[in-house]
Amino acid sequence: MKNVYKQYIKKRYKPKRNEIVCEFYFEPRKKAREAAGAIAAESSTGTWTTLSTMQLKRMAKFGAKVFELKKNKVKIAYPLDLFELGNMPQIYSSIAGNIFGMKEIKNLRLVDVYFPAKLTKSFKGPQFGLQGVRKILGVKKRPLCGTIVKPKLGLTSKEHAKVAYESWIGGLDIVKDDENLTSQPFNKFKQRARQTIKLKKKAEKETGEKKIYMCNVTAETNEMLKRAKFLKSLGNEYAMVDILTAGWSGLQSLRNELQKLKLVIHGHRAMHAAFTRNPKHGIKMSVIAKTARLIGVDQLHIGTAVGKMAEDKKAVLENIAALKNKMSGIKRTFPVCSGGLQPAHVPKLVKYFGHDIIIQAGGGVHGHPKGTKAGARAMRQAIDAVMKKISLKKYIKKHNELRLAIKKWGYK
Ligand code: CAP
Ligand code: MG
Repeated sequence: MKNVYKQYIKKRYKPKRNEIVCEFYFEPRKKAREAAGAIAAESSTGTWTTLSTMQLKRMAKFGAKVFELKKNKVKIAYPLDLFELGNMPQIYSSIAGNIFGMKEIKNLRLVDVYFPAKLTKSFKGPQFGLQGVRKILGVKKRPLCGTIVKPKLGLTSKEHAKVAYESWIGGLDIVKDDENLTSQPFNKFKQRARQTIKLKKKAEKETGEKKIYMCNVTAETNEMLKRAKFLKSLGNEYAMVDILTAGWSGLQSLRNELQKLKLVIHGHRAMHAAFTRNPKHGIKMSVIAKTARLIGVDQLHIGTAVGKMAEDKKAVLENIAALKNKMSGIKRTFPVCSGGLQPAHVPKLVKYFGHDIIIQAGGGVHGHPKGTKAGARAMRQAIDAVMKKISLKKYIKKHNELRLAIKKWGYK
């Protein structure tokens, strides 16, 4: 083994409570010990050769330590001083940076990270969290239900606002922009926000229910902050952001601003599957979920197991655990199930993941044979049926919108 890496292998080392601990799945190109040592070196203080600037012993002393190495699993402890508290970009540049590209490694996947209390306290966490969102909506128990205005792109601001209004009148709690709708020539941000929030207030008056609009502020960071301020000036309660394309730095800036503005953050995870999907290489979605919660998203997409995206039930449960497990006083983030859903999915979603989920359907609302309002009604009817413990087969007898949705898309 290259002796530069050997120094980072400390099999009898016991991680200190205030160290970051990472677990990786890895496939060495040649020798496992060399590869594991290379991961620890490259993600902390080392490089491929000895240096004239520092003794190897000292580099390894405060470098990362491989303390567990079993077949394809390696666990590494990192002294906290290697990281800047409150700086997520730097943390990822260490534990999820160069190492994925090293020749010593055939495959590498970051599967879990333990953040010590001293580090978690340097981040804000969710401002409202799961309970805070329920309080804003005044919905204590049932899953929240929402839609994404479809088509993703192409509607004018006026048409967009109308689709949103129909969704709220039909009974949905939440309407969100799609992940790639920001401020295009056919649907400018300010115009859309003004018109949609105006109709949101109209829908609240007509239904007597609190309604939520998650307007997508994703843009260059300063522009995101301006858009968030604009939403606040219109009396909106939320801002939506694509957390990965905006990046950890943008998300942190937005979280800081929304602390002042008291706006709820809805996190979309567009692009995640570029590196979360491969079971052998990249970063597990549950690690992204834990990170997004630490920075402070109040709601986050985490998959459905039953819809159009690839995650299975086990993966979704791990993502939900990352959002809800105890994490030194950090509030829980609301799990969002979305992607290829329609009313007939609701029973299985609740059976698998419980009531503390937000169920969102785009095509499954706006593709309803009788249009958006009926599609919204059908989603709400499916949730009501599950809360009353009545089968959908029975419920459709007296709920026509749900019957027509199931006639078109079938039971699941
Ligand atoms: C769903 C959606 C969401 C996906 C994202 C879409 O629309 O708006 O972005 O749910 O996936 O654009 O596909 P449909 P995930 O309801 O029409 O499928 O939630 O897995 O991050
Ligand atoms: Mg979408």
